[in-house]
Amino acid sequence: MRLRPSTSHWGAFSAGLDENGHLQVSAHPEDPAPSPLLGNLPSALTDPTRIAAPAIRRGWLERGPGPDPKRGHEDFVEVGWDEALDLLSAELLRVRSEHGNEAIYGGSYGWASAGRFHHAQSQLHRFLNAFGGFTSSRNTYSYGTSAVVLPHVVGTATDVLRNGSSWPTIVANTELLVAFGGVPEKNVFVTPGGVTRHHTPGFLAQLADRDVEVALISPLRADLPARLDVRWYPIRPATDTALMLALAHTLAVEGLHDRRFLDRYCTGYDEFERYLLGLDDGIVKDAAWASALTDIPAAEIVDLARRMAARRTFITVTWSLQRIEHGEQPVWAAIALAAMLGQIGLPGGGFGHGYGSMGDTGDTGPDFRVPYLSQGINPVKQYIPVARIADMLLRPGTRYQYDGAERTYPDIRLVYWAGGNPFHHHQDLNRLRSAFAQPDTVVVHEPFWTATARHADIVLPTTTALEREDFGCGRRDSHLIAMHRVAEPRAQARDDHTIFAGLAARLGIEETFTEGRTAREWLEHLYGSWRQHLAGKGFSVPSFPEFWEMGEYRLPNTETDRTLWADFRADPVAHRLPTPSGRIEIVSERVASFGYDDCPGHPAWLEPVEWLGGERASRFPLVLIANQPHTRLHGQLDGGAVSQAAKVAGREAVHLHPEDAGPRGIKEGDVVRIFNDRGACLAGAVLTTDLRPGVVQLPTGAWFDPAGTICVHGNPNVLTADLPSSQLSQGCTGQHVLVEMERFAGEPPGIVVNRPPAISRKRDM
Ligand SMILES: Nc1nc2c(c(=O)[nH]1)N[C@H]1C(S)=C(S)[C@@H](COP(=O)(O)OP(=O)(O)OC[C@H]3O[C@@H](n4cnc5c(=O)[nH]c(N)nc54)[C@H](O)[C@@H]3O)O[C@H]1N2
Ligand SMILES: Nc1nc2c(c(=O)[nH]1)N[C@H]1C(S)=C(S)[C@@H](COP(=O)(O)OP(=O)(O)OC[C@H]3O[C@@H](n4cnc5c(=O)[nH]c(N)nc54)[C@H](O)[C@@H]3O)O[C@H]1N2
Ligand SMILES: [Mo]
Repeated sequence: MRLRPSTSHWGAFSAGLDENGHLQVSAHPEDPAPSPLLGNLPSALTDPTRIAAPAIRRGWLERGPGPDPKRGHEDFVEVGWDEALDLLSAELLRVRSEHGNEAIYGGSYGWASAGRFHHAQSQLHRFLNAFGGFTSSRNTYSYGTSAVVLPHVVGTATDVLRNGSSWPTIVANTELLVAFGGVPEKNVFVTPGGVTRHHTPGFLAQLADRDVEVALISPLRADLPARLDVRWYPIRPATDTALMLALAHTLAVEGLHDRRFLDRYCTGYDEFERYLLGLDDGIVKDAAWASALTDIPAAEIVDLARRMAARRTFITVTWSLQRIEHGEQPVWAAIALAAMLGQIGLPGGGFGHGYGSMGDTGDTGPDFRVPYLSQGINPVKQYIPVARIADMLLRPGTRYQYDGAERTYPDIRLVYWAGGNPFHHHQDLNRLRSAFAQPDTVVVHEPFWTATARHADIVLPTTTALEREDFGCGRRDSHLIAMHRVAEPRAQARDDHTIFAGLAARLGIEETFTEGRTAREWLEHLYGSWRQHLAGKGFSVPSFPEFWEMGEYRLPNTETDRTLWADFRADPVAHRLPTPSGRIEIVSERVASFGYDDCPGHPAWLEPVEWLGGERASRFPLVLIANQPHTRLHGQLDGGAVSQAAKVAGREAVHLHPEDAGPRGIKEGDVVRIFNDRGACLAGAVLTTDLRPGVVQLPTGAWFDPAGTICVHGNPNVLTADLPSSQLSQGCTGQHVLVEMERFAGEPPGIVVNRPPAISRKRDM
């Protein structure tokens, strides 16, 4: 058996087919901590849900394009590639001539796979740009709220994410790590584009060796490894801002704040202090106040504030904290708190965002831009904040606010998705189903019959990364990996690139799209220009044939201890921040000028709807945390061995506290029904005392398997609210939702999403 090199968002590996045709996978030999998710790969080629041939929804084929509530409820008809591409190119031309390019939504959010040439979204955007453009999307489901608020406070999200203390610096210097959301080890195996050497698990182990004090602030103990001796503050979800304000209040009233730092590097501290002291609203944000909200004893809050002031303290906030209503506030409040401690720019001090959210945060690997495919220029200027997809489809022409501007939703007639799964990532999936009934046509490229593919009109089967040639490399990755073809394409699957080239030929834009190159020639071309670029910087990089033969290229090290924050600390005038004042804006005049009641001009405690203190909690008394799964990446390879092994009674496992299970008569292993007024899902119960009572945890990613308004498989997004974080950022708020839960009596309905939908092989019209 010959093992060939490849990589994935969760790690580099080599793979080959054994004599029985089974895929064998072996982690990269230099990976100190290979991801358990590699175990999902072996069944990827032959999973029963692989899409075999182009398929068209029967109603669309018979009645033509148009809004249709039957989308997602009808069978499919397999057609040949030529017929599928002819129909699709004609429909693209119709939509363009009748409604203009703006009527095509090509935002197509999603992670696709690791290879950088066959990156599905880049291919789609390049194709649609050649066709005259499309309505696009801004920001992410990952940190869409931070991406909008951070430029007002400190600079771009990229500045913040790439410039915190590195893990080695933290391990060497930090005395107290205050981790809001913890540093969940399950998440750090993942970096978009690939990762060859997983360093963060090793750094987490070093925290223990070096006796760094760790404060874990999270409803879940699992957010830091069990082997770490942490002080666990099992906070009530969505109340971190209150805790941060009380910590800040303690610093202020005890004179533990760094006045010199605040004066020299920040704006607005005095106004913020008035707010902490309650001088205008009459509410003193002290530890007693926060204790009632957070359920952390006041004495512990005061004690933590004093310890933070007395030690080199690093405050981290996971991205999950901003994936809720008013998600701006905990991020902004953490920065204000770190500014009061005055340690921003000192090694191992200050704040960070996304440590434990992504593998590259805090990593010190090489910092290179890897080869990528140019997407061209989009002549259409219309876009939406990415999480407003359902609003846009349901309410064309409606005005909304975004980052200080009024915008209008376009009227979308054609939705085109390649490399993402909105029926995984979006909230309130029953609402999304109504939204997907609105356009004339929905097109999806997918290797698998995901729920999104099942809600399309034209479904085009694509290869997986294992069935084509590419190269992959994540941010801070140590290697560029040659991704060799390990197996022939499944059934009739084609590469996204080949599909778009076929459409481009029909639309007269082939030359613009392909520039006359085959896929292999593109790889050589992109690699070649990248190699030249590096040569200009004095690096000697092997030729393409050498790289391909070796299977990888170890990138030169660019490690440096200089960060934007250290420079800023050294000279805040020469290294002014890209904010209006050039300083850290504890108060932002600009945000204040927008006049948003859901995002005022400084960090503030604002009550969300989906939390245990509100009115809704009397009907739905449990808060469900829908975090990232430890058994897969999002919904990818849910049929894989690692993902399947963790299912309970064939469904996604929901973790709950015995104190919540007992009164509901729920026992370990029971099928439970989790519900609220938006929908319901079934899941398998797992009892644990490692989360706070009143909190249940059901990760994202079980493939949506609807029977009416209930998902029989355990997808939490049937329950979550399609509510924006605020008018400022319009970010997604999928992390928390209020629910009730009961034991499911009787025989639970079977899972059907693990088989293809109904497909007719012949056209019998
Ligand atoms: N409730 C709740 N919801 C959430 C979150 C949460 O915390 N709570 N988290 C959010 C976050 S942070 C994110 S990033 C999103 C993730 O949401 P997505 O990125 O949409 O999820 P994936 O499952 O990674 O979807 C990628 C899809 O691309 C397909 N694919 C892989 N390779 C190829 C290819 O070469 N070509 C094509 N055409 N397709 C390919 C895969 O089969 C898969 O179906 O989910 C968000 N949703
Ligand atoms: N294995 C795996 N790793 C992944 C992914 C995956 O799908 N699988 N997805 C990747 C992607 S796209 C992204 S964007 C990142 C996401 O990174 P994050 O958004 O940081 O990850 P989550 O796991 O959703 O949340 C982290 C933890 O925050 C805690 N938390 C939730 N609510 C609260 C709260 O109100 N207060 C406090 N203090 N803590 C809270 C939860 O206990 C949760 O485990 O992960 C990446 N890593
Ligand atoms: Mo994400």
